[in-house]
Amino acid sequence: AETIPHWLSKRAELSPDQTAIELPDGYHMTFLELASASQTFAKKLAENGVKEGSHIGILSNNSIDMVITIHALSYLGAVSVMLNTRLKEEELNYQVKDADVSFIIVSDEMENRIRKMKFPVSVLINTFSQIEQSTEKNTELKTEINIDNVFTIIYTSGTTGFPKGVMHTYGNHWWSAIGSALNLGLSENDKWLATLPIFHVGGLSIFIRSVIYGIPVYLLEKYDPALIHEAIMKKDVTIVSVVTIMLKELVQLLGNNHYPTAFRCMLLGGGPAPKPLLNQAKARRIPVFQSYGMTETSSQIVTLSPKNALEKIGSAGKPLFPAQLKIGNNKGEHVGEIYVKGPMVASGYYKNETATQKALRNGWLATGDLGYVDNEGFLYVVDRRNDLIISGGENIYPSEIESVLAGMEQIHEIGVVGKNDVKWGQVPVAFVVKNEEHVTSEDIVNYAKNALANYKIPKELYFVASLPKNASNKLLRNKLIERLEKRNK
Ligand code: S0N
Ligand code: AMP
Ligand code: MG
Ligand code: MG
Ligand code: MG
Repeated sequence: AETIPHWLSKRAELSPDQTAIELPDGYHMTFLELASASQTFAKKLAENGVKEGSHIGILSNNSIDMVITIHALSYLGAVSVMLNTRLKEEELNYQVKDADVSFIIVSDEMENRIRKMKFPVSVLINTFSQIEQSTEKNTELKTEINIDNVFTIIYTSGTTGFPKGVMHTYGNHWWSAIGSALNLGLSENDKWLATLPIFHVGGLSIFIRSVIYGIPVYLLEKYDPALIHEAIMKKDVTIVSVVTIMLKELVQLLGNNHYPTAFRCMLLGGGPAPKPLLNQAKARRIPVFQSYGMTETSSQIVTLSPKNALEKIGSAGKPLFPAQLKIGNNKGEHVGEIYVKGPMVASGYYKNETATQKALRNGWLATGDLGYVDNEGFLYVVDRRNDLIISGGENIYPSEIESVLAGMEQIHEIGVVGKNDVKWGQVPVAFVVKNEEHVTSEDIVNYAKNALANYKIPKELYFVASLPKNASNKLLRNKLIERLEKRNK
């Protein structure tokens, strides 16, 4: 197996005084400080029983502590299982059990919420500050990284069944960072703003690029468009990663102004972007780089380049240098399933060989998304994977909402579809066939709130007499979408 020097130690040797992380209040931390804080924290984690190969859940809003924890776990050869802070008890429990998590590290703000939840008794829960108070175990830390080892596990949902844990190796993250740099370029003045949640790969990947490139991350602990605007205008940020809702809010804040010319890239990913918004951004000369990627590809795998970002509006670009793309089984200007391949494509789903084999054939990942490639090689994504709803960059599968709500005694049947929404892009709405008379929308919403992250709760509920089905009793979601469109005419 191939090894490279531990990337954070290497970076601390090469650029000890370079800023690694900067906060809006002016706080700076250098790479030497980040490496040494991560090593110290690793020894404290070891004192708490974390070992090579341990699977450790991390449940936190963006913070320096969270970044230190991720690096600390890599010094021990433990795996970070990134948990979405918006999930509820049942959703978290599923991931914790499925990923064989032995220990959950939570931010201090999350502690009260988490302590109220029941996890398997064997799972330990500790906050950053509790671990900080431990003594340091005299343990040997990794000086090298084996690029085939798993670094992170991030869950992603599928059309049917339970979420699956995507395993990213160090090599996957390495090649993702290299592929991005070979396309976007790297300037010694680069400073990448992180506001995307670190528990998704879009946020996490910024911190890995930072270490590999030796550039600072400007870290926002909470999404706040005014702070992003200010950081671009006044704090020398050169690159920001955003989802569509963030771009929309930033365009509004910019008004008729322009960003400084040093601001060179607004990396847009995580879902589709409406063309009018892209045109508004272009009119303000915002350097939007649309990209296509997913948890399974360790972030972007197809991205526009500086040369054609403003010419190819609506395209997600070309595959990054180490990556390949094909549509269906042969190239051409017709719509088919998008397949991607490359060393940033995750090796598989944790303990789910069936799903892994279904998604990956000869290294080609069947994305389930539909698109076409134009005659110059640019990808256009025309439709997302079956039934997937993307709300503010969070994925929602109708089947998950349906199976949870079908558990309500008063509900006979339920069908969920996405409805276009000015703010979130799409939101879930539900058609309900009830058993008894006395159930209200409010009852259903309250039931849903116990089991589902708030962004998955249907924003509208329609009580109907029956659901459209085909001969084999399968729900016809397209017919529900038609009904919805008729209602909103
Ligand atoms: C959009 C965000 C920031 C909104 O969150 P905010 O404003 O912090 O909300 P809160 O204050 O917590 O809550 C206020 C109310 O809003 C509800 N709410 C919050 N989020 C959503 C949502 N997404 N949909 C619907 N409702 C939402 C709350 O529930 C609350 O209401 P109540 O009180 O009723 O509960 C936040 O949602 C966010 O951070 N979204 C982005 C998530 C993300 O990172 N998605 C990308 C995932 N994909 C990838 O990582 C792969 C692609 C990728 O790597 C990439 C992506 C983008 C850019 C670059 C890359 C790359 O390739 O590098
Ligand atoms: P996730 O794994 O949560 O990042 O979700 C990835 C999914 O987001 C992809 O499979 C697509 O369905 C969707 N997506 C990502 N990028 C784009 C894009 N440029 N255009 C349309 N949909 C996208
Ligand atoms: Mg997903
Ligand atoms: Mg907010
Ligand atoms: Mg998503």
